[in-house]
Amino acid sequence: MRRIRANAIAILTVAWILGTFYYLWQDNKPQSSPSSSASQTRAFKHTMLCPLQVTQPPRTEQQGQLLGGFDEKAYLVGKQLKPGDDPYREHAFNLQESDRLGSERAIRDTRHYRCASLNYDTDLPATSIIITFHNEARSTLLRTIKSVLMRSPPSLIQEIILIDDFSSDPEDCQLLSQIPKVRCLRNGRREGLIRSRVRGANTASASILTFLDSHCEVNTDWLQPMIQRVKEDHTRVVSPIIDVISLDNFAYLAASADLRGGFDWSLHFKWEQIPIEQKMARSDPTQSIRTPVIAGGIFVMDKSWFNHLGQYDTHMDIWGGENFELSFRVWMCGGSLEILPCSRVGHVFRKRHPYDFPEGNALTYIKNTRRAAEVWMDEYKQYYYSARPSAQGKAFGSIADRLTLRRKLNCKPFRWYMENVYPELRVPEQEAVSSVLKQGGLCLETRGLSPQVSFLCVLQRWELIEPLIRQQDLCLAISAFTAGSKVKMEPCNTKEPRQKWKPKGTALQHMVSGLCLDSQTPTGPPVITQCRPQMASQSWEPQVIT
Ligand code: UD2
Ligand code: MN
Repeated sequence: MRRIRANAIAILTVAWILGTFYYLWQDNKPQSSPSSSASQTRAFKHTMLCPLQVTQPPRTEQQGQLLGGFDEKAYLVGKQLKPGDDPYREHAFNLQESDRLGSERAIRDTRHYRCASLNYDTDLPATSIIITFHNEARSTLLRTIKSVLMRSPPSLIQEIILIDDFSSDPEDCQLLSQIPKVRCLRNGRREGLIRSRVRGANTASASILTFLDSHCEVNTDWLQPMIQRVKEDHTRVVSPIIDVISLDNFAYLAASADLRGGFDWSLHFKWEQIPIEQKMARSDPTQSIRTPVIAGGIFVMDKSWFNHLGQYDTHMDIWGGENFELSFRVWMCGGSLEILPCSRVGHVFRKRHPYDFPEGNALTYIKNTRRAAEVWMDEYKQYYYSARPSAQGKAFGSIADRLTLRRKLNCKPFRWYMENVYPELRVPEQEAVSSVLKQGGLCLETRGLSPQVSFLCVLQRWELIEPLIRQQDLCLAISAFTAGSKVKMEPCNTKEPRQKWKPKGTALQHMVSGLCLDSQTPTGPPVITQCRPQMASQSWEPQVIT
């Protein structure tokens, strides 16, 4: 009896081992794509064994349907690297590697394994995909499109709108419109990505817009989580986690799921860790991540909400800054921004721009970010100017329309954004220089609340922290906005227009009235008068005392 039981257990064990081997062997069989390397296609269906899944390219018979009459080979061969050419020159990534990969490949499913078991509504609305490009490589552009067609439920893709931003070869775009659902619009002149995206959005027929760069590969189920969140609340603007496609060997690398978008005062975008309190509070790794700004290239937004909020600032040129402008606007005007960890899209991050900027790279970035700062950052724009002094005095065009839009939408002040959305962004500590304000042998002093100019110079210290001129908690203020009005001391308040001063040569100019601090007669209290900085009675030399 015991022997029979032992035999049965041995047979079952052998069968189980054989079964497992067969199962794994099935799963590791070569894929239809010749380009998929062994390491990339290695996968285990059994998520308990290993949560890493591989997103497969489609079967050959599906490919035919996906691409219609489009001749993929001819398209790719039509433009290839010539022997001896620098593979990085034209696109700032390794074109040889990109071309070698072909138009599709398997990539690792980089999501948290719990994402795979989430369910989405069966009646999600369809989206128009908008991809603008200027001289994109054919292989990266085609891979972007094919990955969308391969890895999205077909019912969710209304159309793919390509905006060819005046690339050298019109056929890069035109030929692609033979692919079902793909439309191609060509700009008659170089517009830059901002106006190009607006053009795309204006012709989009779906109620949801999805923006993509022209060198992406979308991953498994990338679209459903984003459309779901926007369907539930149309004021949400959502981004995927952006994985990294190596610009050297085109390896697809998982990005950290603990990052959000941030910036410094020069309006330089950066990825940063989610604040520790938020991280501790995250019990569910599939939950959305609130982000102060989005990287800019890959996001989903309700079309009516995009239009209601004023699309983009179309006076911004070529590249840069539009992601801050959109992010500030979305938060301050009643929406929200989030990153969805269950949506993953790979993107080739580059180290330099492969294209030219007709007005120069630096000037364009300054123009665009200045527009964002001037329209949205209120008094905080001073920190932008301190961090980017070269922006001062540079042309940025008229912002009247955008200011009107902000008023019309009744948007909250930037202070609200700082306090509620991005409290981690520290306001730079201004150095409080403590000095006496000398005028020849005299000094500006106070007795109680009355400033006066005194012969005695008892070394009363003033702190000049723009826009305030302060002594402890009291600040120099004008009593009225007209010439001849006396100055007085009152409790400091940065927002009080009567307390705002700035240096003008050696004079101190009141910012609102434009008048200057004047001792007039050495005995009476100082007043404000027409600025004549060369006059001795308007000259105040701060002398630092240590
Ligand atoms: C990031 C964004 C990008 C944009 C930019 C700030 C991601 C992944 N990318 O820079 O979408 O928000 O920050 O402006 O978040 N293009 C044109 N016309 C031009 C210049 C560029 O159509 O005159 C296209 C270009 O081909 C590409 C897209 O605009 O498809 C973005 O340009 P990029 O890839 O050089 O920007 P990137 O990824 O460095
Ligand atoms: Mn890009």
